[in-house]
Amino acid sequence: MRTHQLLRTGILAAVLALGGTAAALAHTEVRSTSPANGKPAKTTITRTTVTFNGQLRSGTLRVVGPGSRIVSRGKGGRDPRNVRRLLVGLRGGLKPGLYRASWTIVAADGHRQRGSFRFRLRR
Ligand SMILES: [Cu+2]
Repeated sequence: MRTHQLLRTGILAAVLALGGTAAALAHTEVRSTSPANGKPAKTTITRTTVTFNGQLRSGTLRVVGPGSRIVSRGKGGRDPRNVRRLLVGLRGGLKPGLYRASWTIVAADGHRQRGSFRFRLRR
């Protein structure tokens, strides 16, 4: 009886572990960003985007520059022309330096995810 229960518990745990792995693998992933992660771009850019490998329900995108100044306009959101892309406009007069873009999404599977990337702006 006891062995039986242990066996059942073991099988249940194994099934849950496999299920968890499959769900993790199915998570939406970043395909590309603009500017590209870690690559320099010009201070004249007017927007930042993050493109995923799956559809988004919603999301936010925020960009912070030198001096911790928020340079994105508003909260950002899904690109009206691409359901896999987050988009946010940037303020004018960007300074050269290091920027961090932080995103949150609710993916098509309902999972909430977040991440960030950095890029450098040059004159
Ligand atoms: Cu997921």
